[in-house]
Amino acid sequence: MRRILGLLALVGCSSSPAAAPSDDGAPYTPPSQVLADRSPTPPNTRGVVTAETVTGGLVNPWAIEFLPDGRALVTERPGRLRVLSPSGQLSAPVTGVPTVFAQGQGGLLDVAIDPQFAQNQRIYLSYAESGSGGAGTAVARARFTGTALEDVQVIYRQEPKLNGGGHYGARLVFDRTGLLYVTLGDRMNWRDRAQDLSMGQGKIVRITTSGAAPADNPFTSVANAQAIWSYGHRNVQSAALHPETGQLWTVEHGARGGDELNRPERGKNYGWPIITYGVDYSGARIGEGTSKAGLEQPVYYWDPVIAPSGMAFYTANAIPGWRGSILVGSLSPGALVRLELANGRVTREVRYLGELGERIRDVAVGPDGFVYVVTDSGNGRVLRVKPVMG
Ligand SMILES: [Ca+2]
Repeated sequence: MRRILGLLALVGCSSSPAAAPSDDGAPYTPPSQVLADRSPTPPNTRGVVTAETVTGGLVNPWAIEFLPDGRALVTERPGRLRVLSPSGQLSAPVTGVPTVFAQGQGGLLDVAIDPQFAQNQRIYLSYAESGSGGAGTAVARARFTGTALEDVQVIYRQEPKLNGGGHYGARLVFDRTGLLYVTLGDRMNWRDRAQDLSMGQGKIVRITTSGAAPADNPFTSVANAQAIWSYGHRNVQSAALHPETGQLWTVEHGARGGDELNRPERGKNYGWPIITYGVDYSGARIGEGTSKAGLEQPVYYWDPVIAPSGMAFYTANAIPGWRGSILVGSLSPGALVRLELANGRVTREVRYLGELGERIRDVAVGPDGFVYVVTDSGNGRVLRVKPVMG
């Protein structure tokens, strides 16, 4: 009986509140909130693009980022950083990479290139770092000589460190003013901390290149929260800046049925784990439902999930029809997901490369306008995605 009541409560929660008369007899209109659109789960599309191997032999590559001279930096989760030449030659591991905690989902994760790289040769690495209490996400900056990292400094640490091997977040994105967004996962076993501003889990932070909190961050008067930009996130592993608006867009891993596309705004609460479209892997309900006053809705959600990874806006010309789209890697079922946008909403989703059966971990647009993805496996590759010439 308890089970039946629980099911009824779930059904009641997911339907819209019925209109009820108010005291003066006028129809009651509940406060309106535009709910998220759900992915239609389109099938894999073949014959539009092909993927050619640029290089293989990478162990769990996590990120690819292009340097201004056309070379690319590629991270491997066990703790290596490599340089990929335009002709596809992979360098020996760059020396000087910080020691990483390469267990579970941890290790060397994202890489970002300073907007002033031509002048300062600086790069930024995010990684799982072990220490007192367990592990957490950290960000280091360094000067890249071409073969080595020098002047390595840790500029940010997710605090406190916690046990468990999952949900580091760790995507790095520069905004137009040179501030750095860092996504911080909820560390999997610690979901309630996403709502606690004094804890570093389940947040997006916005910092200067030396790790300080800029004065216009939303919580500068709250202890331990000065760096926070937005909160209530589960595990944001996709992030990119909109090329026209300069706004941050992200995709986060939800629980079962709860992956979300968000546009995180200053100081706002994105709901995890109070509201979510997902349920626990056991089928158990999480939190209070799918919407609540004061908590932000995603723009769009996936049920079933795509297990999102890296992300890029497509602004080049080499693939006609893709301009303005968001590209997101899917680890499972494994795809390059393309989202068309209009007026801040998703108007169409198309999926490619499903026929490869690969986990796609990061997406970048190369200087040639083609799309580069890395595949997550013990024999990971960099693939160049080109349109099929008809
Ligand atoms: Ca959310």
